[in-house]
Order: sequence, then C-alpha cells, then structure tokens
Amino acid sequence: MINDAMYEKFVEKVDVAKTISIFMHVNPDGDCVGASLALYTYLTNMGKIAHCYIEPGHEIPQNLTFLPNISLFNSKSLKWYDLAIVVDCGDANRLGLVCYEKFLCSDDKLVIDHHFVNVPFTDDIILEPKASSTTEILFKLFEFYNPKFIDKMVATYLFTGLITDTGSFVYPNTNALTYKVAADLCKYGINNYEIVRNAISDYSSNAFALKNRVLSKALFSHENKLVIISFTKDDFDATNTSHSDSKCVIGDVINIKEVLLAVFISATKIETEFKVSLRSKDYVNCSMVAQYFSGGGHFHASGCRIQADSIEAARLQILKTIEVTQCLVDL
Ligand SMILES: [Mn+2]
Repeated sequence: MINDAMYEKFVEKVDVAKTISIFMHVNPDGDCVGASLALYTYLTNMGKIAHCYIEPGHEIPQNLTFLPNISLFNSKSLKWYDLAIVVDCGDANRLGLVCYEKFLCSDDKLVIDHHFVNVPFTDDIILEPKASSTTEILFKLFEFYNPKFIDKMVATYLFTGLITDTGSFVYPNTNALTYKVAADLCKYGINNYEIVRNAISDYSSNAFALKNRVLSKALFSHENKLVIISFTKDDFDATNTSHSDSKCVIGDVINIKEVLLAVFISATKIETEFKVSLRSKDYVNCSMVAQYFSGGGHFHASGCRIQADSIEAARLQILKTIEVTQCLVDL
C-alpha cells in the first residue's frame, strides 16, 4: 500500500531541493548501493545536484562493481545540502560516524527504509517493513513522482537491489509486488540476466576453494538447527580471498533442510574484530542476535560485528547470545 501522505512529502521535499546528499548503511549491500545510485541518477535526470556518500573504510562489495558509475561515491562533496536522504538504513549508528556528520549538514532530512528494526532519527521517514527492499519502495516513489525520469540505468540499479535483497526472489520477503516491480523494471530494457549473474551467481575459483575449506569445518549443534561457519584469516590467505568471497557459502548452508539458523563469522583486518552474518528460516528471528551486538537487519537476514580475542571466542559469544535470546526456541 502506498502511504500517500509520505509519498507526497517525498515529492514536496525533492521539489524544493536543488542539492541533495545521499547516504546508506555501513557494510553496504546491493540494496543500499542500488538505491543510492538509482536515486542519484533519477535526481540527476531531474536536473538536481546529487552526491552519494559511503562511510570511509567501507567498500562497495566486489559483486556490485559491474554497475555503471560505481566509483562516484565520495567523489564530489558540498559543504551544505538542501536535503539529505538516507536509504536502507533505520538506525543512525548504522550510518557511520563520518556519514552521520555529513548527513547533519543539510536543511532538510528524509529516511527511506524497509528494515524491521528501526530507530527513528529523522522527523520524516518512509518506512515500509513489508517491502522486499528499499529499491522496491524507490520504484513506487519514482512512479508516483514522475515516471519520466526513470531510465534504463535507474531500472538497472533498482533491479540490482531487488534481486540482492530477495536472493533472486527466493527469500520470504519476496511478495506479489516484488515480482510486479521486477517485471515493470524489465520493460526499461535492462539486461536482467547479466545483472543476476554479476550480482548474485558468479563466484571465482578462489571463492570455490574457500568454500571447500570452510564447509568441511562447519559446526552443527542444537539437533542441526544451528550451523556455524568460521572464516579465519588463514582461510582467506590460503585461498587468496577476502570477506566479499564468503557470500557464495551463505545461500548453500541455510538451504540445509534441518538448519534454521546459519551463522557466518569472518576474520577482519582488525585482529580483535569479527564480522558476523546471520540467516534464518521459519520462526527464528536472527535479528535478535545481531541487535544484541548493536547490529541490524531483518527477521531472516541480519549482521553485526563482534569484538573478541579470537574467532573461537566470538563463536562462544554467539552461542551464549543464542541461549539468552532463546531465538532457537519455538515459543
Ligand atoms: Mn535492504
């Protein structure tokens, strides 16, 4: 359902703004990168000046580098903007400190988001937790505002967000509207096959070697409802891979029939910091675990960072949190 009042607000705000800054969450994914670039292109098509920001120290994932204009993040900057728009981020903490400072340098502010957990930090929010992705909301907003400024490039970005946040239309957040938006986007002449290949399917032979290594060390527990996969620094070094290569493992593991919660713990450049991705099924709300560590995300897909002396210690913290939150208990 379109919330007309908020959609009107989007139109009003953009109408009067000449300069617009665009922000996304830390550890950017296909949805927030797609949403940022789609918004940038749409606004530029309208004759606005728009700039996209990424928190320093955070990179665009490798699977998205095929997108046109991918290097424009942080390439241009103004001291002050008429309007700041945050996409796909429901919590100021997930913006990153540098981005948050820059976000404040604006006369007007708006958040467009679909996260289940949302800690409002602006007066105006377009929040649709039932939407599959922020890009799905953006498409509706663009159509509501003026479809004339949607072009093939905008559609390419939006489609990228749609398929990455729904895992190519297989996650439970996929709904009738998701398919409808996808079909509508295809009418703009996008190369949907190439987008899916680049953003989702393709992985390198090094990533395959990484997959072999870590899967053989998978730790099952709780009658196989839980599986924990660890990516150590040695795993990455031995296969010449990095965290972004770990994605190819995630889909496989959560597809194991008995598994309801899959946890992926990755070493980072900081020895005492570990990146954790969580995927769940059915009644298991994995965002409860992520939130415990100040992370964020959705009911069935979330993430956080954990400070620990070793990957083993990080794993024990996760196990403890699973007990505390009782997320594996079907109440
Ligand atoms: Mn999203």
